[in-house]
Amino acid sequence: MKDLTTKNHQKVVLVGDGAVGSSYAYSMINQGLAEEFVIVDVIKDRTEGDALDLEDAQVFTAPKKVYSGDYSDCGDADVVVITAGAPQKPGETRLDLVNKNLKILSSIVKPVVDSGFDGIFVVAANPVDILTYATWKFSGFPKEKVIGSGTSLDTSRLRVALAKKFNVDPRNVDAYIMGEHGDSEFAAYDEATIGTKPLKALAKEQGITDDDLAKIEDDTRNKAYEIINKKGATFYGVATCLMRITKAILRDENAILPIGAALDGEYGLNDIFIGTPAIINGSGLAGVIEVPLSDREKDLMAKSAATLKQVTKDGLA
Ligand code: 6V0
Repeated sequence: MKDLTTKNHQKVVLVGDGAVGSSYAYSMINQGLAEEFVIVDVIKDRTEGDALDLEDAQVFTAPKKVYSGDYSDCGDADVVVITAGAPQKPGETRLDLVNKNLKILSSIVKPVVDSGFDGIFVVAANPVDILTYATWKFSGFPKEKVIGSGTSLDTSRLRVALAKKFNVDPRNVDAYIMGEHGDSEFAAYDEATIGTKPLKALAKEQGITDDDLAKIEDDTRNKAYEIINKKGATFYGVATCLMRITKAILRDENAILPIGAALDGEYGLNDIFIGTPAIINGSGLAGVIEVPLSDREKDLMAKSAATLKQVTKDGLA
């Protein structure tokens, strides 16, 4: 295992230089993270153009080596982030998309592993929980070294919406969206707090009803559709979540973040990657924080997991 705490040269490879990937690259450069940042995509002109464009930011950020590369560059990388994937086409089923993106994913993971890569995979391409699981299977890596973006974006959306409703800073909202990154996800309100106070008690004091909270949960679930309707895709939010996960790895933070984690008996689940709070450090997944869910939420988690397992089974069959 690499000791990231003493390493003074960190390297990240991004695979998939589309809307999400290029926004992630921009976020990483702005945060001054990683001394070496490599961009890989099937469209070489795009990666070369982006590398040239991003290097101009070096005058105002920490100097970085940013370049267009290929899979051989992964050999000594600390993190490989996968945002490559085909978008869903009209008339295409979810399973069609799964099959298409699994093919793309296997064409990426194999050469990354063949390069000698021994770092952490971070996966964001959709359907992210299934592609994270497949990255683990295709790579043969220990499950701690494969992290999905899971419900990180959904949790950000929930916190932003709750912050507006309760009129507080979103960074002080400790609430999580859990389960699948998708329609079966849910807000774990029963354990959520704002400034250490149970969210539900605070809601009562402020006249915020269960219906109001249910609407926030629903709007969170549907926010992607709203953004896609207005501008065609969502990318800044997820790109920033990916930057945050990468930072927790590179800085060996032991940060508790909502991610897509491999479960090992937590919530009564195994052999699955699903959205939950977890501890992230230089070794990847350092532990899952098993939220003490209420019975209603346990049920929602089990249903969400069952949905994911079915699609994983059909997709990887
Ligand atoms: P995009 O803008 O179409 O970019 C995809 C990129 O992948 C393109 O540049 C392609 O050239 C590239 N690509 C395709 N095949 C390969 C391959 N075999 N090897 C290398 N590169 C390849 O899509 P966008 O950036 O908007 O989305 C990327 C993925 O992120 C999609 O699967 C989205 O569904 C997913 N998102 C995940 C989110 C999350 O919360 N996890 C949120 C938003 C989008």
